[in-house]
Amino acid sequence: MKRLDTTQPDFRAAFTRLLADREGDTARVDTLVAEILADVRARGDEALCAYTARFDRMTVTPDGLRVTEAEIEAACAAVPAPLLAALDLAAERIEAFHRAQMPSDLRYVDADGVSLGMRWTALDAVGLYVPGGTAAYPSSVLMNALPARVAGVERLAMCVPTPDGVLNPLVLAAARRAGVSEIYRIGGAQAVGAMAYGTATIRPVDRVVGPGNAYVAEAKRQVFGRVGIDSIAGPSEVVVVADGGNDPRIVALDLLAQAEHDALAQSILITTDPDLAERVAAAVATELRTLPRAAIAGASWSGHGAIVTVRDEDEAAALIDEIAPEHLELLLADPEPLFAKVRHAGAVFLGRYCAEAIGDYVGGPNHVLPTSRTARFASGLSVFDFLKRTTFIGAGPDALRRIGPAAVALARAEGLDAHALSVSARLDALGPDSDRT
Ligand code: HSO
Ligand code: ZN
Repeated sequence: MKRLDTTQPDFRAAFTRLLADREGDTARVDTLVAEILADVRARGDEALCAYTARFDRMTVTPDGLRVTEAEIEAACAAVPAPLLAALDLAAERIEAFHRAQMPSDLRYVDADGVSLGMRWTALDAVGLYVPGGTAAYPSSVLMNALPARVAGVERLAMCVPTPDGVLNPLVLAAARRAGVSEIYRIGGAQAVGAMAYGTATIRPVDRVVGPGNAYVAEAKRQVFGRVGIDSIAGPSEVVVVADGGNDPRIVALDLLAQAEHDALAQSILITTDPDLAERVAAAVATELRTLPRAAIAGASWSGHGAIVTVRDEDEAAALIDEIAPEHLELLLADPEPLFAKVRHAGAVFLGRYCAEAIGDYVGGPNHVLPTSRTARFASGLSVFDFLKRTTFIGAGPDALRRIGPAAVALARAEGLDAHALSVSARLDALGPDSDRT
């Protein structure tokens, strides 16, 4: 963990180093991924079965790629009732928030008498990638699938690797609760290829979303353009702003909740109180002695964690905007003044009681958020990722008389005579406007 202090002369240099790229040495997987994608295009299901045998040690025929209703039923039955109830509460709250997010269509007639508008429609089909093993978060299944359903997407296909044939019951239960229509036991780049290009068994989709390893991320990059994709997530981050009124252990736990995701995750505490800074540092060390994921959390905290002491809230706001964190917790008696000053953050958690974990699971807003400082220009997953806009224009004779001549002039200037004539021929057919002299 690094200690930074805005009053120190070396602060700028230390802060710049803190924000430096945390991606590490990402393996060069582009050639291998291109080969897998080409193979899926050429051989379809046969390629999917071959890669599943090789990477997931599982023999499967094309008929067996789809997870059956009976398997989904059995998985749901295996999940303890309190856990199903928790999943249900999460799903209801996520659904309600995303429903509130739905935009309205636009339609109006302007001063020239032109009727104008914009209509939102849902994508037909979406593919959801879910990682296998311990990287599979059932909460992320809800966060990816529910906005698509709320937006009105009819068909939601999900791919999840099942190494050695093992299915994760809670992932299947989440998929069922979120209204996923088809589930396939396929992972990696081949799954992304199958959803983008389609095979005899899997019909192609229009957009592929969901987190994955380096192969999945590269495959999404390579199929982009043929289908839409969501953003490619980097390691998770949190900035916690806390004043002296906080219990240092709770602040420490919030920092560790992010750190335990990944050794490359980053947790930063910003405070005006040097005493709190000291006590949180000690509390993190104490908690790391007993946390089951201490190896990961400890690596993240020692490698990328930081405690920054600042003079005042204005200084805090400026640093937050520079970091543009994925998550921002404002553990303050009154978080509103600082919240009003911040512009770049994926999601903000207001007040001492709102742990980021509330938002990870049951708050309602999406937990798929912009990482690696991309909150400067990007937003979290939402219904907008599953909708697109169609604009429309309607013009009658009067409106055409008013705005048509300018179109003719611009078309002639661009040397596009058919464009100009397509408008002037209509104007000629209308004849002179008898209402105006
Ligand atoms: N904090 C993660 C989401 C998550 N946490 C899933 C627990 N499960 C990225 O926003
Ligand atoms: Zn989390």
